[in-house]
Amino acid sequence: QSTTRKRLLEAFSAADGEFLSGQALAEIIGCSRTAIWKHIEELRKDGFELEAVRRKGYRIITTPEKVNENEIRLGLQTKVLGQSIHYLESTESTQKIAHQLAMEGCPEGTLVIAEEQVNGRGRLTRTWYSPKYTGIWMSLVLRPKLPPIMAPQFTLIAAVAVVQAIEEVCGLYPGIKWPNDILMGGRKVTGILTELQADSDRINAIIIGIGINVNQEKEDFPEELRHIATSLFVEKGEKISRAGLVQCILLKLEKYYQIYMDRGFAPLKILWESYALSLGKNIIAHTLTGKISGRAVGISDEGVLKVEDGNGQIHDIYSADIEM
Ligand code: BT5
Repeated sequence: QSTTRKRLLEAFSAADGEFLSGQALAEIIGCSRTAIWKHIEELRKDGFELEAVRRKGYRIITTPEKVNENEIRLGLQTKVLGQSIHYLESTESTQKIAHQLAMEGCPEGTLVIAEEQVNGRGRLTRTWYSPKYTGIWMSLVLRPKLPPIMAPQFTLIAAVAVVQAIEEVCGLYPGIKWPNDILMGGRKVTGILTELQADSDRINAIIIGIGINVNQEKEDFPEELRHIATSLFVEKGEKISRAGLVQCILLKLEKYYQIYMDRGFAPLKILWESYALSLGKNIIAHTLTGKISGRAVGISDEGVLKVEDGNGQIHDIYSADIEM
């Protein structure tokens, strides 16, 4: 955060809800009125609600809701997930922090959450756009006693938990595109990134990264994402409490994680399929080694996508980008 912005916020906070003129602000902070105006616009983008009245100036009406430890802890009903919270105003990537904590032996359920990521990551070498205060950018550390081959199932379990939480908190009904996208109206509202720390036969930690576009407006997305991304606010037309949604996701995920450890993937597979968008459809799977076209016929008990090509041959897809 720039020092001008910090001083601007300090000035507003000292004014305690009273108006401050652009001129007064410029003098307090020692910059031009144009600079003040630019910073006010930036604050608006970040979720501050500011009132501007002619001849009086500006005042802050509401500050953005934070996703700090207090906000998430208050009302959190889980036993394990989110019992340890690492909150950051800004970070490179919550995945990176969670990996470090996991290496250092942090407890299962540790949550890393940030207001902003400046180097958010997608799969492979892709980036994840994570602007300040408007989304949920979080990573969870789980330590299931399982072989590494089971790890991809956690992406699917997390997707089910997120879809159900969005239904419950927002009254919206998204679908899942295998393996890691949650879509609304064909646009991506959530991406999931599951990473692993493991020996050849044993998982030490699974890091589940979840990125959800929550309160962004349509114009907030950069040009290249405008046609492929959406936010819960855009779909619902109402701002949504990020902390409330995080709490609901943690609760659902804890429940499904327990079911999975007790009874295996079968019960979750049924749930996952009920939200799946691509099953039964003709798709093209772009894998690292080439592309396979055919009909998505289902997922296996391991979470592998089954695609039937024109010759009736079934292909197992372990990881790919799906074109529908
Ligand atoms: C994903 O990758 O969808 C996984 C995204 C995981 C993000 C979370 S946020 C918390 C944690 N910390 C991190 O650093 N990451 C995780 P993939 O399927 O590879 O999709 C990436 C592609 O989605 C990009 O190449 C863009 O086309 C698009 N994209 C980027 N940012 C987006 C956004 N905010 N909303 C929708 N689409 C986006």
